[in-house]
Amino acid sequence: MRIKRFTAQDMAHAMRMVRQELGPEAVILSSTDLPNGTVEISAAIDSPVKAANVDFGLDAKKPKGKGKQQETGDLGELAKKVEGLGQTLERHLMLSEAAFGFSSRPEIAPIYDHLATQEILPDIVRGLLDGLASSQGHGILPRLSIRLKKAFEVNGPPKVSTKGPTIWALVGPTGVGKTTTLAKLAATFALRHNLGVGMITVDTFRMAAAEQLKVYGRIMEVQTLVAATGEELARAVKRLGGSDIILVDTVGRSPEDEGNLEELKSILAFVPGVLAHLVLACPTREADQERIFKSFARFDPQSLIFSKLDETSIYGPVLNRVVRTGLPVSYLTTGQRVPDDLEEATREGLARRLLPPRKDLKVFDE
Ligand SMILES: Nc1nc2c(ncn2[C@@H]2O[C@H](COP(=O)(O)OP(=O)(O)OP(=O)(O)O)[C@@H](O)[C@H]2O)c(=O)[nH]1
Ligand SMILES: [Mg+2]
Repeated sequence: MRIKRFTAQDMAHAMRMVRQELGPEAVILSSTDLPNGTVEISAAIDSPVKAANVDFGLDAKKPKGKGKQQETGDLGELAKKVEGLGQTLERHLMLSEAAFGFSSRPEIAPIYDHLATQEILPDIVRGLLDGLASSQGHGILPRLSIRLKKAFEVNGPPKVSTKGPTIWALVGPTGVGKTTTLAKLAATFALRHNLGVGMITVDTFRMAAAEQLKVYGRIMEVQTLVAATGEELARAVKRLGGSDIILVDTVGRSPEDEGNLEELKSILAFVPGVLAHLVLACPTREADQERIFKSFARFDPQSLIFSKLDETSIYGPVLNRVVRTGLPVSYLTTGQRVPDDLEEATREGLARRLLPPRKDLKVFDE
């Protein structure tokens, strides 16, 4: 690892020097404000150690003894650790780069802090804030609100067709609220939008799953069918052919469960034109959401539903997924009550959740 110190008039200049001298792979180890008003940062580049990792790969099965083998093992171990450290530092670097640019400007620093606390990814924060501040800081919040609204994509209730029922299938990991959300949607479409609704569950994996949906169906007077195979699903869709919308509940699967996910995909494939909606729980961590999305992309989801917004005050992952996937959000769920705790996603509603509360930003007298 090569470590070097840089001194410059401000952080932006220092960062530029680091990039020029050590390249884009460099990571920041520390930063200090010096008494003379300049800034000193030390940065490192770890590429020589990466090379060592290639040359001296660890083989855990080899017995550990003294001598050359032990040395190469130690080096490999060290290289692995440093590489891990490098990745962590790289993430910090991304964060600090964004922070340094914005935190040196008092009119925008509290907003940067708020958006970072909301766990919006650093590059998205940068995109939202770049060039936003006027010299006095007036009008920043309304302009941020416009940018947030533009960043979100939404699509609401189903488009009803005269050619046959629209079919939505809710897919997603276990326990995110698919069945509950499906029941909320059925009630909303039937009662508020006056649509003819049918429900089908292909979740025959758990004994209670079909019963859970049937109970909702009885209460809401919505016809509810159970299908264990692709053929049964196609038959059930036919039976509900007079509906405006058919909602299909699916079994929750872990994103790692390739085999069962493929099986579910092949069942849904029996009905052409099924629109998959991916249900993601809002409190799920960013990295996990990314992993879940990658795995459920096989269903070619048309939109995202975020559940359990009542269990968190961090909404950045919603924006992160919309920006990263380009998919719209259709609904949000905010509690366990059927059908009350369902909200149609709107740009305004989503943006409002991410805007800093005005009371925390007394610096702006807008
Ligand atoms: N707090 C909160 N709980 C919810 C919400 N939506 C669903 N739940 C609860 O989450 C739990 C799981 O809900 P289900 O609808 O059974 O979830 P699922 O995705 O169908 O689960 P599997 O079919 O087992 O994969 C239940 O206790 C629900 O009441 C919500 O918006 N907020
Ligand atoms: Mg379920």
